Amino acid sequence: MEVSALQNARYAYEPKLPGALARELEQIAPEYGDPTESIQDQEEIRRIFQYSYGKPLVTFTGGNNDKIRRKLTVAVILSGGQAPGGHNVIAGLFDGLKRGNGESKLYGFLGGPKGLLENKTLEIDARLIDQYRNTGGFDLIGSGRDKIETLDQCAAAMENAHALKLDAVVIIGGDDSNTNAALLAEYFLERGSPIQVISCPKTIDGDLKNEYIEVSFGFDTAVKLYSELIGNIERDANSAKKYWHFIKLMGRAASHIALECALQTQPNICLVSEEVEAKHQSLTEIVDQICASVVKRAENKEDFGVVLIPEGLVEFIPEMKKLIDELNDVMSLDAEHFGSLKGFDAQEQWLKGKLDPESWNLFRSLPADIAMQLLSDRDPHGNVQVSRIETEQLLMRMVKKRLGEMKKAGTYGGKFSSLGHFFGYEGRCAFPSNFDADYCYSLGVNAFALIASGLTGYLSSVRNLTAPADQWIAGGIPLTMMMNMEHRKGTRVPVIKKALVDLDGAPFKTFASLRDTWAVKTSFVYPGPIQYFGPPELCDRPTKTLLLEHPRKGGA
Ligand code: FBP
Repeated sequence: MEVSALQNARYAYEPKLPGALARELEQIAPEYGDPTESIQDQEEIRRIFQYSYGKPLVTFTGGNNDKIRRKLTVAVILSGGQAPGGHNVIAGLFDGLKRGNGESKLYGFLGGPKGLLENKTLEIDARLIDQYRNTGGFDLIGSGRDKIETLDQCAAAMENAHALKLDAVVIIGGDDSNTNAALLAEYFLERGSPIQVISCPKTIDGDLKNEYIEVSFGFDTAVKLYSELIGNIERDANSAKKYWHFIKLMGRAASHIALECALQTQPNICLVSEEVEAKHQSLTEIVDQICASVVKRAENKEDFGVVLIPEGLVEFIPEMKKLIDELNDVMSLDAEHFGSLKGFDAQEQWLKGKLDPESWNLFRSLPADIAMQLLSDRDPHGNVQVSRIETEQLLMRMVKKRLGEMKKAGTYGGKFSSLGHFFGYEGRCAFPSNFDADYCYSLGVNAFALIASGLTGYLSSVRNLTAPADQWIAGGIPLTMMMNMEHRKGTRVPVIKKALVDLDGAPFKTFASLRDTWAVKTSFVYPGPIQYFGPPELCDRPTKTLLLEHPRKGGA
């Protein structure tokens, strides 16, 4: 296999480990805290997770772990969207297992959770894993968005796991996959199966975070990569002085990615979906907000700028959300018929009379291509796929129209020319930053230590991440501890709560205190590319979000 010079150099990178995991294996011993409760709905969650509820928090400290040299057979699953560092979780798990016992085995289930349901595996050996160390992507074993949640699926999973004589399954995924891991752990315990389930927090979106998870892996690399691109565009805008760039950024529902990129690059505007929802802002108000910046900058002869737009924005604008919810309902009620309609005109005709008049008028007022995108295929949960809606195009056109009206009214005298971009897939498979390479490898070694200590239903947790890696705290968080009950597809179910941007949190407040200046005065910052080799202040710098949420002890 031909590899790039950087890939070759990254093979040799040795990820840093928390002090507690870098010691002699026998000394990686679990220390148990008090029994835990779920964050909400304790009675219901306790009833659903009778066998796994209430376990204690675990921290690895010095001590004596006489179980750690057991021979183990483990299988790993990558679940959901790609995130930089996934291969390092597997590498850490592999190295932990082999250090523990040379005869231990690691399998990968192929293509995500489906691999467990269909028993499609690949044995991971030293030669294979060495080709994937410190590299991006999930291509070692692939990923998928299938779920393991029904009793039949859990039964198939148990049968296949027993056939492979597994001691444990490690599920690397986001909030939903971690919820599925909790259900699977409970299912195994209830049926007396000794197979352990451990999970790891993954998603570039950064929305799997709470008191116990400081950040999900992949966020660090993705935001640094997007910020490099945004900074380059800002510099181009500031050089050519003729374009407004509208940049949509991935992140599904939460705006963490857009907010972090804004903190790193100081664009003129960054929309935050959670704020739009909280303030009940309409599409027109958002357009007016952007126009206000364009007009002011034009008065200073600066007919250029940068606008950041979170991917999920449309679902947070109340009137658009209402429209999308109505579309989801009517389309799913008669999915077969809707699927048989040929062309947009026929679809539009069919919708007439089925939507509330307000939603119908909004639908009709949208540019045809955007309206068509709202009718495109739903994801497996019946939701619109926000990455396919060109919100940046919608806003560009609406801003242009509004500025045209203002020009006629004599309230705007500038020139407006705009370009749209979407940064998403570019960031999901980048070479993991040193932070993600270290964090992910640690999560993998830590997952091994949790398995070797006989634990199940735990999330591999590495905390204190703004301190140097040797001071990171490693341990396990009971999955049930992070759960509450929510309505999903019409039923009340236990889930790990998704973390949206907290409007009272330090990252948003910092942004809010600066944005009025950025809207008018060119304040761009150019972060440049991720640095993999060089001084720690360049290579190991955490995100601004992490630093603001978990300030370093002693400042800076
Ligand atoms: P995960 O939450 O599974 O990590 O995926 C997140 C994400 O990258 C979102 O940012 C984006 O909206 C979505 O996946 C795109 O999904 P797909 O890969 O199926 O196009």
